[in-house]
Amino acid sequence: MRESDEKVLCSIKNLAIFGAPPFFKDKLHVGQPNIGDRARLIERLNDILDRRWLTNSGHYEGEFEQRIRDYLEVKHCIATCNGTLALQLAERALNLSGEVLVPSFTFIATAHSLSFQEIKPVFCDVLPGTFLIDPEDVRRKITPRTTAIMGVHVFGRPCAVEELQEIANQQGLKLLYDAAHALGCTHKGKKIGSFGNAEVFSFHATKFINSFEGGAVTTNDDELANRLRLLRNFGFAGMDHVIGVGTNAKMSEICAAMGITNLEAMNTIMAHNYANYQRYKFQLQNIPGLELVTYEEEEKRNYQYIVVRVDPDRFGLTRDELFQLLQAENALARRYFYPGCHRMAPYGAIGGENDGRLPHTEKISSEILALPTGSGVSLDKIDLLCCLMKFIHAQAEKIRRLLEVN
Ligand code: T4K
Repeated sequence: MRESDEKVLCSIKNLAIFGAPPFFKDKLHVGQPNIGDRARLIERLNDILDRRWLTNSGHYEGEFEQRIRDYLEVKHCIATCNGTLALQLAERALNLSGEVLVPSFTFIATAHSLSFQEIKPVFCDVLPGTFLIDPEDVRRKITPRTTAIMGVHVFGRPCAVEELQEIANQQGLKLLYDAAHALGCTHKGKKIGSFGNAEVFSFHATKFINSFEGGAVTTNDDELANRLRLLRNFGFAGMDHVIGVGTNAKMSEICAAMGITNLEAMNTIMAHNYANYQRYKFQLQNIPGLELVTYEEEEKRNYQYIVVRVDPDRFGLTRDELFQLLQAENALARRYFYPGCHRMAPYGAIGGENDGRLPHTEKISSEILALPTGSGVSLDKIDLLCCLMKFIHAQAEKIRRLLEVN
């Protein structure tokens, strides 16, 4: 630690929340984009400009899809302009209607993708140990209007895919997965990407692999893949030949080129994420009340999200108090996915009638914090952040009193 850092950590008056300058001069992000080989990207951009082919089933879109197919060992990949549109296309191609069972503990896009198409998301609780949709709650919430289950592989940990498939088979339901967090992750050694009827990825800037903005649907179902391709491109089955409703959800060439460049850097990004995870794991051992959410070492994980559970009794402050303190210090931790979709408009509100309905979701979303990581966050920044959190823990009592006065 630098002398200046030590000085900051000698008095709580030096904390930014009480008016001092932030501990970190440059902001530390949860989702700062990973950027592969710039020279290769620029070469590809020049090639795109030379070809004068910018979108609409271009060379790079095709290559991106091929690489995803090969990597995931899945028959079809339909690349899109973002993950939300990919979800919408998949829901439409699967003819979903009525009600779809989804976890509330997810990014709002999962629920909105359904509502946007007049399908009602019915929120299920999650299992407290994994934060993933609870198959028992799924069973309880099936009604005659239910057409599908949509599991979300939150933070890259796979849902209970066998159990969900069994429910879907028994009840004649479609099974879709929001795999926005799960590229590069496995379940029993098999890569996420070919479970259920289809899986949906996001390649948003903040994701493990980004294409600036982007998404994809992957499936082994030939007919579904055809419908997805039609839906992605206005329903065109050939030149001047429209055979149904469609939208514009195509991936542009510049996005595909970025995606390919980042796919080439995947191992390096994964190694960086893993090193960050290990460093947090080591440092957090010394901070009572901050429990790292661990990933199973026997499976492949992308380690994109580093998440801790804050136990207020042991840490001395609540998750929200720690969150505010860190934000002020430019350590931009995030409360993913607080307060749960069921307590966000239009589905509900905090303090509204849905409060208490999904106890595990509400407890988890009030306790967890995603910490800054990614290739923009170095190991020494993690050491500093952990020193800061250790100091906050040691001074928790005094900090709380001062927060009450301020
Ligand atoms: N399903 C799930 C489970 C998802 O998590 C998501 C997206 C989707 C579906 C939908 O996929 P997309 O349609 O987005 O492809 C961010 C992302 O925008 C969103 O893609 C992601 N999930 C979600 C978990 O995180 P916000 O509202 O938290 O973004 P924002 O702007 O606050 O950025 C997060 C952090 O990253 C900040 O600290 C700023 C930093 N950042 C962000 C961008 C865009 C950068 O440093 N550079 C950047 O370029 O949603």
